[in-house]
Amino acid sequence: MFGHDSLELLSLSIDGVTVPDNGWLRQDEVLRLNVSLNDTFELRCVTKINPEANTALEGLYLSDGMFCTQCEAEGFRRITFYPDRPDVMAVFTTTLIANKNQYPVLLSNGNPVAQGSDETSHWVTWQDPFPKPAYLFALVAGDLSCAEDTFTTQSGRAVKLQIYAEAKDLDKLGHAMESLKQSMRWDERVYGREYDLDIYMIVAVDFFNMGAMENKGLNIFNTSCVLAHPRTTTDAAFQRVESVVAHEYFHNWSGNRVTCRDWFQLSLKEGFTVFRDQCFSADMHSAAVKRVEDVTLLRTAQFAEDAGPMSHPVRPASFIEISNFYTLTVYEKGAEIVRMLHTLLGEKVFRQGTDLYFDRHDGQAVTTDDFVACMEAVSQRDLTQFKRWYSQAGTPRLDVVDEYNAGQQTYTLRFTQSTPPTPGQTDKQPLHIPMSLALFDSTGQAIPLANGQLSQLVELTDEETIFVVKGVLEKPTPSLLRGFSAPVKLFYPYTEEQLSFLLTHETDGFARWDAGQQLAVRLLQARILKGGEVDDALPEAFVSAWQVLLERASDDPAMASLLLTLPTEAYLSEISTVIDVDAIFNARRTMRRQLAQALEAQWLTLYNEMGSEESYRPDSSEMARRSLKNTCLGYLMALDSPTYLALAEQQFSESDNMTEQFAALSTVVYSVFTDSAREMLDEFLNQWQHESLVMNQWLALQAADPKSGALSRVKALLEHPVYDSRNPNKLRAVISTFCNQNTVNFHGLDGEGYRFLADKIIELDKQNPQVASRLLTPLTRWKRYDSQRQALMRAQLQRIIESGDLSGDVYEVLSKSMA
Ligand code: HT7
Ligand code: ZN
Repeated sequence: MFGHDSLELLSLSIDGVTVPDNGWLRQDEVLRLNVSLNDTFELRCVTKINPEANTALEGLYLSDGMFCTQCEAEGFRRITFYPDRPDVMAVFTTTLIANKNQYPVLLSNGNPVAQGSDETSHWVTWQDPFPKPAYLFALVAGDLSCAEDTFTTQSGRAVKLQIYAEAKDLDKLGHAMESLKQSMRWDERVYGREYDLDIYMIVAVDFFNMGAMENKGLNIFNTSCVLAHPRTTTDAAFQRVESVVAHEYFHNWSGNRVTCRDWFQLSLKEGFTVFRDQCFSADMHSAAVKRVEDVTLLRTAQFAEDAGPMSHPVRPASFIEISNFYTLTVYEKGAEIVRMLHTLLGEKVFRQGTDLYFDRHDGQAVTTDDFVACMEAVSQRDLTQFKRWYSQAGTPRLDVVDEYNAGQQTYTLRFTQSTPPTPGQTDKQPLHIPMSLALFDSTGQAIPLANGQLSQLVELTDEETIFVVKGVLEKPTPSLLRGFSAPVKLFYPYTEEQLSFLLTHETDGFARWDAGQQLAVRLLQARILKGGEVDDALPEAFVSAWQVLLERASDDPAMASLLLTLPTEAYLSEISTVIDVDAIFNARRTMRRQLAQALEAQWLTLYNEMGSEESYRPDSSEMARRSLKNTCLGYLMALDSPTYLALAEQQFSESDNMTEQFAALSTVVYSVFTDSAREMLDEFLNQWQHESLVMNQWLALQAADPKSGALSRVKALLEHPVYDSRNPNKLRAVISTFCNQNTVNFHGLDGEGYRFLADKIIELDKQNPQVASRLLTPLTRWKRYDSQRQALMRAQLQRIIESGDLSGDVYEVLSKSMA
């Protein structure tokens, strides 16, 4: 049985007989019994733990005076001795006993089956009829208020829905409740999955290492992923609440009813559930916008992870600390694998596959191979090669060249795939890549292909694939990897004219957006090579393409806002051979200013056109309008003009919602108007100092401010009364934001940014190893920078190694990044 060394064993008995002291042995995390045992027996153990001292936030701990648990992945062993593995499934009955004034609410998994009280204390027994692994166990004890609703399932059962939070936050639970009901309806409609207990509870806690946790019937959420109110919450945060609520709800089937055999299979539940929540959000809002957002995350952060020292397959082959493997690779690339299966099999057959999977494996702990076997069974396809996506790390590269033969009217595409070596994996095999493509003629019409359709899915399985289209009357413009049909890096020598053409004529939202991005990337990369701050005029064709985008923006404001946003610093860094942080920052800033200057009148017209509605609504069309309005304000503020400062100040003080207020504040904070920025930041602090989540935004905004002197401002923030070094949300708001987003300051050549992070890691590792290990990421990417920065970063990594007794979490990341 596993038991963390923080456990104190008070007594141990088997079938009512006390086990003597020489009948058991504790070795590291394991409790071994040295007594002879029958095939079945009852083991009782009494352990003592100290939740107040639990700063790691794993197991049972205190969050703002409320007891709560986090057992995934290996937290249950910090509560009691147990065979704490996901394939050991049991029915749990839990009795909570507590002082009734201090802890009036006592919750656990399943249904409440008995309760009682005396003068000072009370107790509740919960029974969960579904066998589950210990990582899905949860309990909560605290003084909480609750929003309540009912959902009637498709078979007519009434399910009680409860969302618990501190009383002061009761007015912020409506959006999560609506999102929960939408998710329940969606899972019935799209996957035929119905909820199975009589009650579904969510509890909001402020101290939480990640976003949320899908414990059976009792989800525990970071407050940042559940609380939402127009006055205090931005549209982006509203959408995050909706998608995290959906994600955790969908786990009830993909993760809880069918769980993982071992932690190597983590993506079985996470990749599949991310795919499900992505499709849900796409259905709730704009599918094209959602795809762009998901691909952006993948192509920047996951591709960077895949190219770094922690690169690992979606199904890792080994690990020291499983908490380090809750990664973008397991989650986001894992979701792309499921999406590719969906693409290859088609919606109907894919659904047959998931039906078979849930049916065949209900109540079992299984593997990614079992998942794919269900897809093979329903499609009659051999997916052996496809499964390499699970076992092979690294981002595949796809090189494409084409040739048009006018005499024979044939158009030939030659695809060559390769995957770079990654740590521990030098030889890579060809993957099964679904390539969705279309060909456009010079009038902008898609050419019918051999399948009679305007687009085709070509399956690339060999190192080289040749695809020939006959009867093509003129050299077409190819649109490749439409919808980002596979998680690969595509290289095709597009001309700028072809990219502009696709930006105008493509009907696939993702491909159209990507053409616009690649066009901007070309110009930015040329400027980055010259050091970034280049005054050359922007090419006329580029400016007029943006002018057209601006003129048509109100047709689809959400997509327009994305089309009118330059590639991020993170993306430009990811595609750089050597990351030049200053050149990237300056190139982007200069180009933004030039676009603002060249199209000033249009930005202002569109800003006014996107003016506000009577009162705030958090629906898709209103979110899109606000997004575009704020994009326009950002460009106008790039002009450093007092006229637009006044506009931002007006938006800041007059808006009735956080999206507009915070966007206005951000543009001023990042502008040259430092006095106004200080005044607005103070006013904002005064207005919202009692709203912890708003204060996280206030902290993060300042931590990301690229102006010089950022490190001392960041250090001052760490001393501010709204900061709390024990709370992961605050740590992320200040330290993670500074190190990941404020690139020019974090990577300053004095090396002080690196020293700062190393100091914080050394300090934090003793308190919360999971969070410490995640914060370490930017230092581990040292190989991507110039030699001077490499030396500075390595020196700090070495300093952390030499600082002494490190957790397994931090040690694993450090040792892999120094190898
Ligand atoms: N399945 C949940 C994972 C999680 C977690 C893992 C390690 C440490 C803390 C954690 N909190 C939640 C979240 C999810 O993917 O739904
Ligand atoms: Zn999940």
